[in-house]
Amino acid sequence: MGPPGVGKGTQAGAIAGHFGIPAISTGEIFRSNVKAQTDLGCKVAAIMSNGGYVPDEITNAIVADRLHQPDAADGWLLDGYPRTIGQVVALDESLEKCDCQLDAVLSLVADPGLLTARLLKRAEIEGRSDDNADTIHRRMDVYAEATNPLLDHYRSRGLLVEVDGLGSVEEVAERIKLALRAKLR
Ligand code: B4P
Repeated sequence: MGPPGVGKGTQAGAIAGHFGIPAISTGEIFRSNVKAQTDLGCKVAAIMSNGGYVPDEITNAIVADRLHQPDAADGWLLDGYPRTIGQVVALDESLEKCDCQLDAVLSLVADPGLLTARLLKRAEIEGRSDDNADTIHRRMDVYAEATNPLLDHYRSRGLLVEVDGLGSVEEVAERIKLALRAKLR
């Protein structure tokens, strides 16, 4: 978890590789559907370009289905999910059904103001439709309102692991490795 541009996607692959589990990025699933112009992609394109969240009923169904794929049988890392209280509830229901539990909820922490520059740089490189100044501002607001409160929820369940998301990609990766090692010991 963490604000837009904090490095969730950047770090997810390496963490998942370390544990030999799939990294499941809801943002990536939506982006690939937009690119392929599927029905799902057509439904979510405008929402994403405006910096909003895709509705819970769509997102929850996709994640529940993805968690049942064979490659997720021994564990998974969710990147960018849950982002709303409705998604927290849906994830708990999925976990209960398969008699599994979360090992940790990793939160990458950074001042949102400092992340805007990162996202504007990504806009130059990747040309993402949601990386312009107005949309970034809206994404930060949506995160603060809908997702940031979830951190307290996971903290109270003893699952939250907070890691400073500023520094080089390698420095952040090393911090994550140490923090998860301590948590999962
Ligand atoms: P996401 O795909 O999750 O995108 P994000 O929040 O922008 O980025 P992330 O934190 O992964 O940043 P990244 O590693 O790429 O979501 C996109 C959209 O999808 C959402 O706005 C929403 O519309 C929709 N969506 C996704 N999940 C949803 C859900 N559960 N419910 C509803 N809607 C959902 O890093 C950003 C940039 O910084 C990159 O260019 C990277 O190279 C750079 N970078 C990373 N780490 C760095 C470092 N340490 N130093 C310098 N640069 C760094």
